[in-house]
Amino acid sequence: MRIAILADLHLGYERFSSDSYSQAAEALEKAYQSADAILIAGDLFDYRHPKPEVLAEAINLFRNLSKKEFRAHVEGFEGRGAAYTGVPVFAIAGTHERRSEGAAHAVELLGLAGLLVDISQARAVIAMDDGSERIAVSGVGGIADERFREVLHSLNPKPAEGMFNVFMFHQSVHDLLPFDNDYINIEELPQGFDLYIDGHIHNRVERECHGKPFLIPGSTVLTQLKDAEQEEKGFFVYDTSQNTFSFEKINSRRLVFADVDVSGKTPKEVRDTIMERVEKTISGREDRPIIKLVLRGLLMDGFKNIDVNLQDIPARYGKNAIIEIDRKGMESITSKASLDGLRNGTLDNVSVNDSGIKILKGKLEAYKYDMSISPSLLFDILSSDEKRENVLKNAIDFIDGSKAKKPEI
Ligand SMILES: [Mn+2]
Repeated sequence: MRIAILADLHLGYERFSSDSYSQAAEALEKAYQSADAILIAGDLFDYRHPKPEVLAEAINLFRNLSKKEFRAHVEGFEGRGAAYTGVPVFAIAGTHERRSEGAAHAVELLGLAGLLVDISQARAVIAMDDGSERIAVSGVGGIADERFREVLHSLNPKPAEGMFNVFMFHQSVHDLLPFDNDYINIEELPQGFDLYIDGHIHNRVERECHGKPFLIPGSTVLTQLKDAEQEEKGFFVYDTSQNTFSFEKINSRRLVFADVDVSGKTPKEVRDTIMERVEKTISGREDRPIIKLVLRGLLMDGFKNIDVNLQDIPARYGKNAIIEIDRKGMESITSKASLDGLRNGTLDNVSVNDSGIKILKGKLEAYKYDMSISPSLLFDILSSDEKRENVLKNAIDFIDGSKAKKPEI
């Protein structure tokens, strides 16, 4: 069986929402063309509460996909929920869809509508229509990293006997992001599967787990605008009979990451350098790339960071490029000391959400909070979009409720 492996579609991602739709559509169409079944490792949506217009795009995408003639079908399902379609498109919730335990999430809605099969806490079997092969896919939806070991222990996913087994999840892994001991190590993942699939990390990764392939396809849309995202976007196709895989590219908006050294320059020279870089990048092409300019260095003595006016640059080139300017590394004599302090407090490569949880944990520890009452669930509650009074009430109810009874997974 040939299975297409996608992740992190981030439908509705605000900065590039039309890219998120068109690139997901292309990836799903190509996945259908090149595989018998499709697996999506979480973060189909960018938000926990996608707006109706985003849900509409998602429904259109997956309805179109579910009308196609696959050569395989869903044969069995065990776990939370049910399979409401026979179409072999499986997905799990990611960290972006994650909600409190028991509350319906957006991937589940697509599952309930019969547009895909939600295996966030389930194992399902896909069979070829001609009976030639069956494979089992065990899913564990995204959850706060500090709770993942506990959830793995409780769900205890096991391979099915006599067939090819896939384990699909959506977490940070310590081997790739060695910043936090809460992150799971690849070797701690359950044994006995033939293929391990992870989402969450937005660039492509090919590793091994218990001697078997461990694959992260990366996102189908640019989000973090980091250096590693300059590589091409796409998905894996894995052939279970040959145990081989390939990476299929999609057309993704070009990301150009440009370091601009401002050392010893005047504000005018910085401006000129930037405009020159932008013009060189867009000249002769009409693809409207994203250009991320990262300014570093110490300005000419006597000039301050604030003297460098670049506000009009994104609009000036708006027709030909999407420009982002990162000024954090630009220094002047007066601002250098405070900048160093700021920089020491920031963590590269950790998502804003993860950094937020870290900060909250630090504060809670200082107030002698009972750390067995999940700080990350508390963070989820505190970061909800509800009214301030409701948020505080929910948080207090959560803490009081947890004190009475340890939360179930
Ligand atoms: Mn993601």
